[in-house]
Amino acid sequence: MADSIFTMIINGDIPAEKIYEDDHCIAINDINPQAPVHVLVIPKKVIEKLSDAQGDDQALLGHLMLAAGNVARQLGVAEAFRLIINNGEGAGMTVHHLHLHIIAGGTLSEGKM
Ligand code: DGP
Repeated sequence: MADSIFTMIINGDIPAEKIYEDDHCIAINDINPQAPVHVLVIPKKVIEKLSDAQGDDQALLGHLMLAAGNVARQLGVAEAFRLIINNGEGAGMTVHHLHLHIIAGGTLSEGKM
């Protein structure tokens, strides 16, 4: 299978500012932001979608959640953000490499995002 755009970003083959990186994931600003803060947390391990994750991915999935919280703190939005995972094309998934959307910075409570 060809590398996803996210694998190319992780490998440095396509430029993108990594606003967070550790051994297991990166975070980048979404190229097409849907909110004032729209960040993607992407595991370095290629898992096509959440429903493909296996039992041995349990620690990684937990790690991604913790990383999302760290990134939200780093960006000053830890008190109000949404985490979204699109699973499958029918759910709007366009890049077939698991990723978490951190959405914040607007009027979340009014349901405008
Ligand atoms: P999804 O629809 O859940 O598969 O979200 C994929 C997101 O990835 C979408 O919001 C746009 C973003 N995206 C696609 N290509 C690139 C890219 O090359 N760079 C960055 N920063 N984001 C990208």
